[in-house]
Amino acid sequence: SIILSEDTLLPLFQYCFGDHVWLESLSNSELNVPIGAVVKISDSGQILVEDDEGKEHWITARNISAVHPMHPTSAQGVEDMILLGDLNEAGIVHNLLIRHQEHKIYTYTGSILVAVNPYQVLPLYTVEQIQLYSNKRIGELPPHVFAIADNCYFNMKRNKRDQCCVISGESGAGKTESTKLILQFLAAISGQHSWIEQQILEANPILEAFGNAKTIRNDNSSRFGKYIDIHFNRSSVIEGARIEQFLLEKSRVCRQALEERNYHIFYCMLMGMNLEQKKMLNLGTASEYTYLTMGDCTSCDGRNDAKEYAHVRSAMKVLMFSDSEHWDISKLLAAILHLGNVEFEAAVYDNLDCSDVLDSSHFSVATKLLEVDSGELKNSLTNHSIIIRGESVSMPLSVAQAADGRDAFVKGIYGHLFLWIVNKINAAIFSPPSQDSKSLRRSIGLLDIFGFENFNTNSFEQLCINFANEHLQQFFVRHVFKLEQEEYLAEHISWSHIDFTDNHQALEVIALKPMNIVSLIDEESKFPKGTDATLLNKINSHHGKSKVYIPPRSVHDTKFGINHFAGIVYYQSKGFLEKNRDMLSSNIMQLVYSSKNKFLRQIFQGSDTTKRLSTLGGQFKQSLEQLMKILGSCQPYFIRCIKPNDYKKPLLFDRELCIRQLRYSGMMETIRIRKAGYPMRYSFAEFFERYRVMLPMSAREQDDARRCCIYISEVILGKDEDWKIGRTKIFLKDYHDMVLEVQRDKALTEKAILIQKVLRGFK
Ligand code: AD9
Ligand code: MG
Repeated sequence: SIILSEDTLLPLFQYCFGDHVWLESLSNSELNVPIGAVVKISDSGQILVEDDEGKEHWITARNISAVHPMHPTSAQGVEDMILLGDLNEAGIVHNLLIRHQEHKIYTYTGSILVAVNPYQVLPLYTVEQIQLYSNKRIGELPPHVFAIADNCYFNMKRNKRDQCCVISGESGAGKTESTKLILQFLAAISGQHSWIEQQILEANPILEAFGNAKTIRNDNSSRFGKYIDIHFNRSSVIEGARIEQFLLEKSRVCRQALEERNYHIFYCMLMGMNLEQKKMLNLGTASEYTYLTMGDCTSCDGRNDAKEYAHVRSAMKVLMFSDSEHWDISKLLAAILHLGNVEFEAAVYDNLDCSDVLDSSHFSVATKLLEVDSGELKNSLTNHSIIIRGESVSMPLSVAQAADGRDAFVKGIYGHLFLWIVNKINAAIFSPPSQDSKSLRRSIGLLDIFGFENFNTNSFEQLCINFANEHLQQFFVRHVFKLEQEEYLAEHISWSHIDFTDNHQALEVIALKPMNIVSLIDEESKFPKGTDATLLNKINSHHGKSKVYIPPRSVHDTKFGINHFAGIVYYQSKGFLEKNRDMLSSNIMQLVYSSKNKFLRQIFQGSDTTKRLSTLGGQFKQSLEQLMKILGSCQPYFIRCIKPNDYKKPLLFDRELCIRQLRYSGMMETIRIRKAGYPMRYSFAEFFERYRVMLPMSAREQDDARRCCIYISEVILGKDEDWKIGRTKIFLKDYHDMVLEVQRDKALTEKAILIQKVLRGFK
């Protein structure tokens, strides 16, 4: 090898001060994605570059080969990543990084929006911004979540089709905030500032109070999934909405990890309720309750629980919760807190490990609030009854079992309460379409579902959550890659296939194939002798050979792995069956039915878990499949939220973290296909109908729609532009759509002026 001295190095170095370059990874990071850098030449004649993260590197003879030129598009940054010259991971992440530093948090990939969480309030969402973005085509203004919302609305009207926005990303990436912004935009532009819009907007604070909590990843983490379907009447004015919820994390009511909290509502209630009411419920401060202190954290920086409580109270009024319903809810929340402080002591009767309830004010208050007989409450907490040969036999519970049973009861109460609240909200905002307006009603659906999860210990809940994410990823893959390429083939558009990572196999193993994991869990849950161990054996024997499945390491290991699209996750199989069965003991159910608290009985109504056929997993699978069907019938939009760092900090962009998210969401392949493909397409008739106004008068009544389409495209878009004529449809780039719409608006305006002139002439 040639050894270069510093004197000979400089002439070899072809870059000047201020040039942008790529620097191949100099450290041994596993990611190995080149980083952007700017050349600085120091006084002594040595070369220094500063990389995107602010680190300086000396360029020497040894590492000069690690420096490569950067395409000007990457150096400046682009609003739409399909325009990037460096169409690779380095280019994408660099583009997001330099935009993020300038508070440009939104970037397109064709019509897909990438949103990087700014972790600070930006002046992007004002009334002026809403007005600015309303009725504009994508690409006319800088990328924005409002532009996506506006496009949804516009396409709903233009194509007379239902639309949906699938918002994805990991915990804390900004899904819920994006959802709220879209909702706010739609309410502002399509509405008449009416009561119904206010109701739809005010549903959020209630849902968040009961379904969101502080976690280590997000101070306002949604612990349930939701799909909000907004309904529009024939004049495209909001006339109602419906909220579908998925799988609330019930375990949080009883247990929280370190530095995490229980659901916001508990802390809000304790901070915000007036003294008189608190006295009636015997409530103190958060630190007094076991259920609120497991995470050793009762307050949350940046949240004002008292103020939130007032907000929830007023939102409940807007959504027609009566004062007595609010009081009923408060009583149950208080009962939960008191139950959590009930303690048990060990006892031995007939050589059996038994337990007794320790008498305390908490126990008697809980009894009072639940309006049950205290003897019966004691009995159902410390005994378990099973039916043997048609007769109920009572078995005593140990201290630990009694505590578990109490927690199960509490989770049952909270879970049912949450469902009741969602139903109550829907009763206020949902109006079924009348028979004759049914076909004229259109909707825009917003999906804000829990992101992919991979913790140190993952259980049944994580399996369900990751299963949902596999479904969504498959929906994305199908829409962006599969259907797209199939259509090019069918339409005889010349096309070279683009490879993509298909997660279909993972989805098959989890939920589609016969004997899939979810159905095995279900089957084993219904089988009286089934245990977590027998379940694991069955999963092993059916999927042991699958590439997607990773069997336990030994016979003693109870963890199995699944190779998800977003990475391998190991699941602890212990507790799977019980979580899936999701049943309360029959004594507890008896207790509920015997309660004088009408509200308690009401929320449990129709959910006799002992008679219920479906398990938690089964129900979840069913509701997901239904959701996928709905999404499949809509024109979809995708918003990919990116979390730039793990510290909730503004202006901090952790490249590795972002690269990982971009990788597993399939952004790379998406950009390639969007660049090569034609995302906009119309049948000849549709196209002709919409754009014929741009034809000269004589050509407007032509009956050959295909020829007219070609004519319009040649004139408006240009002959050499990259649009394609298929067998039945015309295929366009995203930006062609904008050009056409702008020209159409112009033509319509000209026509209107002309008509006015003519009319004036007549006068
Ligand atoms: V989770 O899966 O529910 O745990 P999300 O929903 O993806 O998660 P969320 O929308 O709650 O995350 O955003 C987390 C926090 O980031 C918010 O509470 C805000 O503090 C912050 N955030 C997100 N988006 C924006 C934004 N557009 N502007 C300002 C934002 N702050
Ligand atoms: Mg959320």
